[in-house]
Amino acid sequence: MKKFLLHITFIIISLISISAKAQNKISVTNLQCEMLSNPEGIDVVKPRLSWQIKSDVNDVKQTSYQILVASTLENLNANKADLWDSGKVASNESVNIVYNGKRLGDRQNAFWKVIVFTNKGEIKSVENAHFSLGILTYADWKSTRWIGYEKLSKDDSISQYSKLSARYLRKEIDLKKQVKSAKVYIMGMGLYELYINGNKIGDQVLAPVPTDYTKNVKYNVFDVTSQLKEGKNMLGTILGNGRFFAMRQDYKPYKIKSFGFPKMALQLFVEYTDGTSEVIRTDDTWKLTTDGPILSNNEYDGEEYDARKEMKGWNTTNFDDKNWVNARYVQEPGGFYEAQTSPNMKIMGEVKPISIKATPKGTYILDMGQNMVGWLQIKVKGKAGGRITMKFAESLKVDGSMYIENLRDAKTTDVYTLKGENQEIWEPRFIFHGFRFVEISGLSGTPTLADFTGKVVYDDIKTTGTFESSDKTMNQIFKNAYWGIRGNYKGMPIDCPQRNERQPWLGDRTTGAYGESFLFDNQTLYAKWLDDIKNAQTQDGGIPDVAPAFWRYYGDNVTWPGTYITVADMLYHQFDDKAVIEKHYPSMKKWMVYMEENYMENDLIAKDKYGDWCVPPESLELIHSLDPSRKTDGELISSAFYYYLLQKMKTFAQLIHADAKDIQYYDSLSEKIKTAFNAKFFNKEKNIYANNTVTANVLPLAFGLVPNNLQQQVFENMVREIEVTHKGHISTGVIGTQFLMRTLSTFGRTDLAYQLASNKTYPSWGYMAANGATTIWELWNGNTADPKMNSQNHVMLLGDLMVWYYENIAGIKSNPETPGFKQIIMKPAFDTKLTYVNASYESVHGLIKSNWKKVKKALEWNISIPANTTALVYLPTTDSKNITVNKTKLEKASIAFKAEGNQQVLTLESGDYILKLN
Ligand code: RAM
Repeated sequence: MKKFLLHITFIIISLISISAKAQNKISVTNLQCEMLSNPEGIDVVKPRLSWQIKSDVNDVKQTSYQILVASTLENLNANKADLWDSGKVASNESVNIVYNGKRLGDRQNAFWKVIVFTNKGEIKSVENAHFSLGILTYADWKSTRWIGYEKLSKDDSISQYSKLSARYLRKEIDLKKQVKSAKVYIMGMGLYELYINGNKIGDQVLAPVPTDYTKNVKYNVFDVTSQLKEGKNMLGTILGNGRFFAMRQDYKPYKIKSFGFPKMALQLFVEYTDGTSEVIRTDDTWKLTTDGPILSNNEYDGEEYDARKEMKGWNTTNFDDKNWVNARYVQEPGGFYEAQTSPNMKIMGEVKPISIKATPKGTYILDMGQNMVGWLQIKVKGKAGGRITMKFAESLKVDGSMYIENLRDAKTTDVYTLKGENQEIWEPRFIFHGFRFVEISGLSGTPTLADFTGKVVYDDIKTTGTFESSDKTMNQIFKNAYWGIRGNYKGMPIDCPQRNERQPWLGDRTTGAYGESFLFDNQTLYAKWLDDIKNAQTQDGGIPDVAPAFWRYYGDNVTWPGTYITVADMLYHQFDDKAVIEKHYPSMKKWMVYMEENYMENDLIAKDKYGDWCVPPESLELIHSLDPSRKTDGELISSAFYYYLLQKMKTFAQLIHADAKDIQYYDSLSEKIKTAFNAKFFNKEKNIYANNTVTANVLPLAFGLVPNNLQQQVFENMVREIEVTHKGHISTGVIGTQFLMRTLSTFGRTDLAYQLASNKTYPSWGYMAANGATTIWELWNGNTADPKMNSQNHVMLLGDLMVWYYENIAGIKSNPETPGFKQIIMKPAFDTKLTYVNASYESVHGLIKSNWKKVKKALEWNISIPANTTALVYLPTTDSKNITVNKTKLEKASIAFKAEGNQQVLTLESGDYILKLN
């Protein structure tokens, strides 16, 4: 279920509330179909429907629901559910209810609403939600032809720095009658912009989302009824390279996948008011030029634009295209055509620069004050032909010049050639940069800050989490994480946005995706990514480290490919998305079996490629440590990780009622691995694993590999490593950090985890912030390390930090038994130096809030629990008499509670509460 849909068909449900008190409001809201960013076209024939119940009274539970789906709005309004009437279903489920009505056809429209029955009465949604299906079969694209132009123009090149001018296409259409409705379905590879009569269609940028175009090609759908008129209309598109005409083509051809020249296919379905219809398709009557103002657009190197070459009115009927050629028929990309159900990118915000300084070279350096991802809009004037060059970088060197060494050979340079008008405003279209600083040359006159605006570009998804505490360092880290995560969402999660890489590396998100899901509604993004991973799987079962496999890294590693399984697990746990498990289970199992058959020896897997990637090294200049005592045995990592994945596979198998043999297989393999693992790596004398790195111990502890009676000893030894050997600092890399914070909390040392989270000295997240980071670095020593691999905007070292912020500090966690926060576990650790935390999370059921503060010796805790959910709330006291709820003594309030260890556990129904503990 998804929320972005609501931006388009947001349903504000007026409320009909039948409840005890007249002023009480209960409403059904957020009606959503499937996981849509665009309700105009999905190719799921059994979409899932979700809704939320909002209420300002406590204790609201859904007892049953009735869904009505109709083929027209009129029918729905008359309660004629001609597609599906679910009948009254006794159920408290409100998320991902699978449509079970008449078979939905190609481009079918559906309108729906829901009647919800609660313990407080019946509630109806009185406004209606809408969705429509896409083009369901390949055959329905009929004679739609792919068109393009597969030649280099005179300034183009295929080289290490490939250059290709954008393709402009136009087609005049004559609509003979009055238009009743019209929808356009477009596949524009790599990136497209679509115009009708001079107006851009949609507010997306850098669309569509990237895929391996030989496997699947995404189409976008737009309702363009209001853009078309009777008579002559002009369709126009611009095609950019994106990942299609891939960069660095002749550079590492064995490694970098390329797909050819940009191309497009489009269908426009028009229905007239007289009941007739017409379809307009791409063919070779479309006109094309490569001689427009976008001279080059290359994601790594930047965009070059010559404003003197602008073709005024090219996308309107008033234009002479005699110099244009006819578009050529070209080969289709090869992949299946699919509706895009994950969001496109959009300009999600703006950043105003904080300073501009002249340099001795005569250039200017602009400081955005924030390492951001997107581009720069400029307002300039000057003589026609004057060239303004913008070079982008993340930081400055000590001498004040641009630090560009870490970009490797990415040129990250935009060039704008002036046309000589009074004021010219420009921003690029088909590229993005990761930057805080811009060096600008070629300006005439003295620039002011008002001439520049940073455009923040990432996937159009909602921010779902807030977090603020009494610890400034933790707050700054949260802010850095927020900027880092969103900047690296590019229709897929990429590792970094600035250097010549920007790849969707799996291992960077293994646990990260879970933490991110508290901050951003990343469900459809990650569901799409699982498809990318599935599509990248080899026939025999192998999964690469990068997917889509733009870089072809098929290394048969365990840790990076294992993300396929952990991300599916995250989607189920956080969003109650069981469908992803059902869909991907066979390929996940295939990979597990493949790894076992090919790489398991003596019940362990020795193959490991990256180790505990990026541990803090022994010298501040190094990228990777050379010191064996800091590194963790690859066989230990692979085998432990494989064991961990087996546990997840077992849960999946149970969930989807897979063959019982599967469960036996996972169980017996787990047993064997556990025995072999402990035999090989466990040191019984010392109660430590292998060479006693924190990672070597934290993995077996987190995964349940340690013999039960020895867990505490192993844990204490690990704590000694952190406190004594590493003086209360982090010593883990990408692997260990994914489990460290939660494991410390599980074993009762949240205070130590808090120390790691609030440290400002090296190595720590706070050290990054204290040294100027406004995002998260790739390396703990990012300010001093070799620039060869040193991005300043990478999220992988966050590990499980964000999960820990929410689950262990704020106390917002989904009960694993009831995915999607149907029951919330609110169990913050209060025994740290933190004096207050204010956090919120917009779950699929609604907004959860946890605001706690220590007042002298007392604790005050305000919480909100969404309607139709419950919470288990833990208070640290052995005596229930110390607790009041909404000013009433707990024992007098009608609230179920029980003692558990030295805590009281309250079961709270939905609503708002003020808890006090004296
Ligand atoms: C580098 C990047 C990436 C990481 C791989 C293994 O290219 O840092 O994030 O996953 O290495």
